[in-house]
Amino acid sequence: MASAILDRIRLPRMSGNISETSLVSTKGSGKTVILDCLNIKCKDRANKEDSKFRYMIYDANQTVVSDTSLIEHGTFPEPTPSGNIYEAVADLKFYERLGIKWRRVPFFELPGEDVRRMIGIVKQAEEQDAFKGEQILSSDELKALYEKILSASSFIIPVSVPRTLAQTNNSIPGLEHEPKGVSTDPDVNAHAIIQNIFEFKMENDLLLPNAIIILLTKYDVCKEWLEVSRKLPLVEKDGTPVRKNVLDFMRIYLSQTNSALQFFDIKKLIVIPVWVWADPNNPKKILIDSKTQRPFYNHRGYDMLIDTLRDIG
Ligand SMILES: Nc1nc2c(ncn2[C@@H]2O[C@H](COP(=O)(O)OP(=O)(O)OP(=O)(O)O)[C@@H](O)[C@H]2O)c(=O)[nH]1
Ligand SMILES: [Mg+2]
Repeated sequence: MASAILDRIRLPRMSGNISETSLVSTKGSGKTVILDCLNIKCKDRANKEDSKFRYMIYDANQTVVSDTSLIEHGTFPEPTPSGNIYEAVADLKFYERLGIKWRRVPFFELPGEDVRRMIGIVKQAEEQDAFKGEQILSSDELKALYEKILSASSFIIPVSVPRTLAQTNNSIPGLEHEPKGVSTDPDVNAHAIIQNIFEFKMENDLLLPNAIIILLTKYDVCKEWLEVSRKLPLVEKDGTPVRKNVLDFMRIYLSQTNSALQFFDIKKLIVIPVWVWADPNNPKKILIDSKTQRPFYNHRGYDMLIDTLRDIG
């Protein structure tokens, strides 16, 4: 297992809080794309003339940096190989009237199959078989990782919108190949992750998380169906979440996760739909804006994510 970037790299001394945020979810939920889009948003925000924001990413294996470049050239990154952990530390500096807010956000991203082993919900025989022959983490390594990830003070949990809708709707175009069943049901998995987080905190007498950010990923795939057929738009034209509809979506389609989240008195519970536009003719490719040379993605959602990271520090 790659050693921790925090142990290996001497990071600049900072003033202010270090807030650790773990990005954790099961296979194919969109974690890697989120990290890359956040990287794009942060550097573009910092590069703006007269910007009051500064940004630096320390990337253990240059994976986030190189995957970001891949996305900017219109290709989705490869699945994170089992046994690998992506580690990066993002330093975000906000120049505000009352001084500088400096947030250091170590991100840990590990592939979905290892998360599933970690949260102990690999029950299906066929999934067990899928692990055969793969290089996976030993139980001790997994336990160490589990503790590190769950020790964070805040969590980003991506949940795929198409996979969520595919569990109950057979007629939505584009969802034909989404896996169905208990082991890949996002509601079951997100519920298990949340239960694990809170159990770990309580067992170890740790403070409960100060924020949980649910990112509803791949919204582009179901945007039209939700907005036109279902009359449940999750975002305004500019990408701002429609709060009431997002809450309805959670109550209807992620009902177990939602009720678990309501149970714990979380200081900040934020739900943001996010996406990059895949090419309708080739879902493995990303549509690029030729003027900016950036993918078409929802800027507003990522700005909100950055602002949330600033506010929870
Ligand atoms: N249309 C669309 N597809 C997406 C989006 N984000 C991710 N995808 C697709 O989903 C796949 C998986 O996304 P990743 O970000 O690699 O998912 P992950 O959670 O990192 O997956 P593992 O590393 O395998 O656990 C990508 O290869 C794309 O095909 C999105 O916003 N829109
Ligand atoms: Mg990944």
